[in-house]
Amino acid sequence: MAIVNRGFVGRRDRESRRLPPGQYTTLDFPVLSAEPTPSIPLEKWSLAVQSADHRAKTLSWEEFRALPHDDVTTDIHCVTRWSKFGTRWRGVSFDTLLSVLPFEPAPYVMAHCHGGYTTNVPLADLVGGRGWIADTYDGEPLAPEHGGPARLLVPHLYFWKSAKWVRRLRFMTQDTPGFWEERGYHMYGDPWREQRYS
Ligand SMILES: Nc1nc2c(c(=O)[nH]1)N[C@H]1C(S)=C(S)[C@@H](COP(=O)(O)O)O[C@H]1N2
Ligand SMILES: [Mo]
Repeated sequence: MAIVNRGFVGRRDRESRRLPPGQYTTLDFPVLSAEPTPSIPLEKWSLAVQSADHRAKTLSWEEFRALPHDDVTTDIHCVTRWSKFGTRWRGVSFDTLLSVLPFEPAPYVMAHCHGGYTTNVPLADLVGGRGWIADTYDGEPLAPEHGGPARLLVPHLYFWKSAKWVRRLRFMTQDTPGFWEERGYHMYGDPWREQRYS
């Protein structure tokens, strides 16, 4: 029987296991926006969370900033095939957000953005420390072109699910396609299963 030394794992091998199929790594931070970057003054910013039965909780920027924040270091994967390793964010987790809602959530969430972009994510993928509303990148306020003042961060799904300039989160009882999902992108978007298109 051949003796195979599995103790040594080279850098390329480690990286390829960290890289979902069909992706390449970049050190840049590309900007991908379907719409022009909106300019949102913080005093006008708010985040509305809507229940499936049309109740709403709205947070001002100050209220949002006062919620406990987490530090998150994670890899991100865009469906156009770039991945970026070790990105550093800070934001409010969905677990924290749900804890301040005066109503029950529903199984699906539609994120609505300034400029009209939307995307759908199952609630199960946002809770349990897997989804955030991020307002900080690399120790600095999130830049406008990357979704500032605040964006979704759902790094285990393709990055189109991480909606920039989020303004409203709407709970839904049924999964409904958002902007790219209506145009043929996958409803779920798992990069490890290459769920790029439906
Ligand atoms: N509002 C909004 N959010 C968006 C997009 C967009 O066009 N509009 N593009 C998505 C896509 S396809 C990707 S890859 C990421 C890109 O984020 P970045 O520009 O910060 O790299 O944002 C996602 N969120
Ligand atoms: Mo993307």
